[in-house]
Amino acid sequence: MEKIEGTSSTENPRPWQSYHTVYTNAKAGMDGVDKEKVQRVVYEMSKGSKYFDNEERKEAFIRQKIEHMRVRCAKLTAADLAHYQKVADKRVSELEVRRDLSRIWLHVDMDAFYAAVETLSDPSLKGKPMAVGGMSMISTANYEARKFGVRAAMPGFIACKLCPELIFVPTDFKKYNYYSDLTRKVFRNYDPNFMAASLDEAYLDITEVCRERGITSAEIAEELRSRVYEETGLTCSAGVAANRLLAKVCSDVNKPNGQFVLPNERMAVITFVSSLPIRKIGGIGKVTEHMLRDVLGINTCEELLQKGSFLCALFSQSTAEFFLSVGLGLGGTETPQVRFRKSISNERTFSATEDKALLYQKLAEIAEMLSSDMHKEGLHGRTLTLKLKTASFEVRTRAVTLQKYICSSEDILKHASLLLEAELPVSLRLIGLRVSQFNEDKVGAPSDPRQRTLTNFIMSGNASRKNAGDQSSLGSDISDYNFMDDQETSFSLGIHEAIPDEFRDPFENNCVPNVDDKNHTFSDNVGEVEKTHQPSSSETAGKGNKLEIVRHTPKSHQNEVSQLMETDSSFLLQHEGNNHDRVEEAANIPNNEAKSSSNPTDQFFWVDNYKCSLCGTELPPTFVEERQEHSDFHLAARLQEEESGTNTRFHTPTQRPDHKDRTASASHKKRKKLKYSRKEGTHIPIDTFFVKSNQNF
Ligand code: TTP
Ligand code: MG
Repeated sequence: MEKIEGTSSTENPRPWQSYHTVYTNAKAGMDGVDKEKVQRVVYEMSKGSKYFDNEERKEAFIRQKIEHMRVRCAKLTAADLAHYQKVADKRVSELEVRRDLSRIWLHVDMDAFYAAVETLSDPSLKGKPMAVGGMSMISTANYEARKFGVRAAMPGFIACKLCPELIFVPTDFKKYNYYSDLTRKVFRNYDPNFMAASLDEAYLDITEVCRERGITSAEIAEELRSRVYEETGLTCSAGVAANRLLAKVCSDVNKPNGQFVLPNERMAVITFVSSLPIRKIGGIGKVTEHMLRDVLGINTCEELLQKGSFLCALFSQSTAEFFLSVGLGLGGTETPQVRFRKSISNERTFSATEDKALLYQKLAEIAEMLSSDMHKEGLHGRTLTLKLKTASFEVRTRAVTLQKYICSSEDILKHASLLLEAELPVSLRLIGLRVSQFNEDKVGAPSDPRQRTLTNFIMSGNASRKNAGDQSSLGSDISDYNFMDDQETSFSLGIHEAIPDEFRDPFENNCVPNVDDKNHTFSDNVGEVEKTHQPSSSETAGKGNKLEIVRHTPKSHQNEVSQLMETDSSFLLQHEGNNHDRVEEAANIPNNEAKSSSNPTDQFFWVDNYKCSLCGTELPPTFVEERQEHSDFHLAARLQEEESGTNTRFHTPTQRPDHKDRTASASHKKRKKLKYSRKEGTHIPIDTFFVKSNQNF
């Protein structure tokens, strides 16, 4: 949110005009939207709520940063600037030398993916405004709904207000996975090493296929898109450019069902980026955008080059270098090296239960999924680890190493059941299974982590894409995901590997600052090749289990990041603690050892850097702003809770919008019901956080 300088909502008769949240950010298909109307609705529906208060705190923080930067800027003398101009010129020449125009990258992104899949299953939805998700959160909206300003990550009740005819369809992650697999089969024909960035998008190096077949990149893009359509009945859009950063921007140019090719020529690239708004670049979020715009008047990529001296004067070398490279239209061109996985796992979160039959049923489902994943990769392993999280959030792991290598669901279930049996009776909220110690001989094609799971994506370093990925927030069971330490995979998609964390938006990625944690880093941003060994409580207990967390934060930036975070104590949660520890806990599965979380209220982090530990919403790190909004919801809930004395925490998202949600008239009733529901197993409806301060519930 930003406000017009010097005005307040009481002085300003249209305060929503300066109210910008992720919901008012345009996605593809929203060009003709009445932005002011959207702003007004969002403003009116959130004003007076804890959410709104928090937005104001965030705004205050941004303003403080901007002010600080302005002061530093004003102190720069002409001599300083002359010096920094030389520095900038040198950097630009060095970067220019590294420009690589030899590769052709194609970025493909499915159109309104979840919504399109749902429309395939139910053609009666065709042409009608619809959204996938529920009253709490929308995963995506079709292009008809976008005309009303309805978009991904928006609470459904706001969407209803914008578009009363909106039809809601619950998420069905299995379906999206199925269609995603079909698309990937097509991608493989053009680049066997393609890089899946999320369920609905991928990067393909089409240099070879263009050369071998003697056809243009535009022809390849056309052909690929029609083959995706033939295979799936779904449309997609493509962008072609000399590097991944540009290819991604290009795929949005003619969305939906279109493509855009940027020639591999320096002048074409320079011209293309010159007028490109900096916000179009993955990794430049709201805070960065405002900072650059309000302090230096930078709006376009070209202006990054023009203001190079200021950038070099005010920011660290790597940050300035990143900005300059964006100005030059540079991006990743190499295919990162692949390392092979060491384990494979699957786990599932659900409402706490001690019903034995139910627990065995969950176990059987997980065994089935795990076995199917293992079959796909031709994996056979002989160490089976059972991970449990009890109702009181104690994490236990039990492992067995077998004589023979297994991969069938029957074998997995048989041994897992024995492990589980030894723990009963127990009330559980999570069960996970992991198989490791693979039989190398039986590993068929080397498992390519680039194309496997969402975890691969999460670990792939493409952590700064603003609008990509997968989320399945509503469901009686939260969808499955892999333990974080599944693989030794670590590579970067090269889009943002250069983005310094110092300059990551401080509100991104659930990075709620903690003044108590002086060494806090963005541990959430996994993906850079750096690996750090974090001593865990289990290790200090002498068990020697090695935990490696792949982190994005380059060491050189950590102090700067800490500094940035420490300044923002205004909206921190006392209970937040250190993300490292929690990611570590989620990631680590020490063998034969129970590990407990000492404070059951201390649970807010992204499990596997992917799923909200509080409510189970799946939101990959690429959904930077959506994630920020999400953590804000929890913050607001906490504040609300503290004020009203209610307990909203730790409800898992089991609430699916039922059929009634399909009609706008029923939705209001439903909303009310959700708002006051506190029974275990009900997810926290996001509208709860929009409860006005003066309302008691
Ligand atoms: P996107 O590719 O960003 O969006 P989209 O495919 O729905 O629409 P388009 O590409 O045509 O603009 O995201 C892909 C899927 O990821 C989307 O269908 C649903 C999911 N998603 C979420 O779950 N939450 C989000 O906040 C966003 C942006 C997407
Ligand atoms: Mg898409």
